[in-house]
Amino acid sequence: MTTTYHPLSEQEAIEIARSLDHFFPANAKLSSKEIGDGNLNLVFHITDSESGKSLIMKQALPYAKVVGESWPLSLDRSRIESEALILQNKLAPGLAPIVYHYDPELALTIMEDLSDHVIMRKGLIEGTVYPHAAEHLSTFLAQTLFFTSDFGMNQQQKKVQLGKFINPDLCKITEDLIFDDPYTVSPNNSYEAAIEDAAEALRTDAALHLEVAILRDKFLTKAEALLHGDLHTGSVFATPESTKVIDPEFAYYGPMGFDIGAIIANLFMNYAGQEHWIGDAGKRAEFRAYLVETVRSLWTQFDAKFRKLWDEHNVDRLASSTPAFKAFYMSRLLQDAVGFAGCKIVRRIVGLSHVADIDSIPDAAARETAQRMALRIGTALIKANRSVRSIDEAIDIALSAAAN
Ligand code: SR1
Ligand code: MG
Repeated sequence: MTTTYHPLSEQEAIEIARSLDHFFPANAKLSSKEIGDGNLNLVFHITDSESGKSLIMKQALPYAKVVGESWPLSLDRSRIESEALILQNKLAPGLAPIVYHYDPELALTIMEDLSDHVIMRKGLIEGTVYPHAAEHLSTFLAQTLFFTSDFGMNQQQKKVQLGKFINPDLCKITEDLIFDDPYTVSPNNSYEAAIEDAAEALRTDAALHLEVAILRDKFLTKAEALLHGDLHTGSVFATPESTKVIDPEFAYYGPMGFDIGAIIANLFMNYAGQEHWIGDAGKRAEFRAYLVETVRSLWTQFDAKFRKLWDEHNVDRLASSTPAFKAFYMSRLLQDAVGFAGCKIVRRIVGLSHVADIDSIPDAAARETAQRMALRIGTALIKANRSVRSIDEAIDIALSAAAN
């Protein structure tokens, strides 16, 4: 079906689904529901009540849905997302949804329905433990980051690939919302009056600004690998057995630590959000211990897997024959991840887009405690990033900040 771009209705989504070769049987009884609850896109869930088969259609809108038409966004992000999904599924099989079809005209990606999974953020808020998440996410990170970098692929082809993932509009969202707005008075910012003093402190802390400027510079210039670009727990579909990374529309060539830091940040934000357990310190402590061990395990497993890929598949002769460079690289990568994790926490407390882990705490005092705790963790990680030597040290810094 070819047509000019326009936002689809639920009925049009059904017609497109019907036109897909052999996906649904001829007698399919299709229904369609727009279920997009994110900031940017339309998402249609198409189901056949006869066969039980289903799929997802994700259509980019030419503006940021969360703000409106005053914030235009390129539809090319839809191509970037579909190409990133296909590549990620090739490099980390089974850890990203399968793409069935991409329609460039409609900026529409048709993909595997994962509604037997739950968005990991929602699951964590409900207290679900994901025993395999660290294993799966560390594999996803190691495979996708290594094999799109100058260590894991032909270095001339990498430059060509980098050109296909130039993503200026989505990068600008990150550059503004994560690396600028929280540290100034911006109309994009949003936070509760109760934490005005903490927000003001972010705007006047010169030592913090230096670290954020260094991290921002890395985001702007360091084309290490093809990133997912927005790897928070809302971009992960999970069950206790299975993990799928979705929504790579922010994909671009950037610093590897940004993706690793994103997951760490969101685990620590859920940690702060455990303040919702008013009067049950035992439950709070138990889930927090699980979250901390997930952070530790994520980095430890990533580190081991990335080093193994370096040893066995490195295409860069000098890098592969210089063990001290591997040690230097991994140590700097941890530092970047720690710094980016801090930036990602801070923006979710005072910036445009928040997280339900903290915002959904009904008790105002508990919510404020969680917000302040998250800001302390975030700023401590940012300030320590260039001196951190191990994941244990980074965790100790986060936990000390949380407790103070
Ligand atoms: C205007 S988009 C706001 C945020 O939503 C996305 O998930 C990204 O995190 C972005 O920063
Ligand atoms: Mg998203």
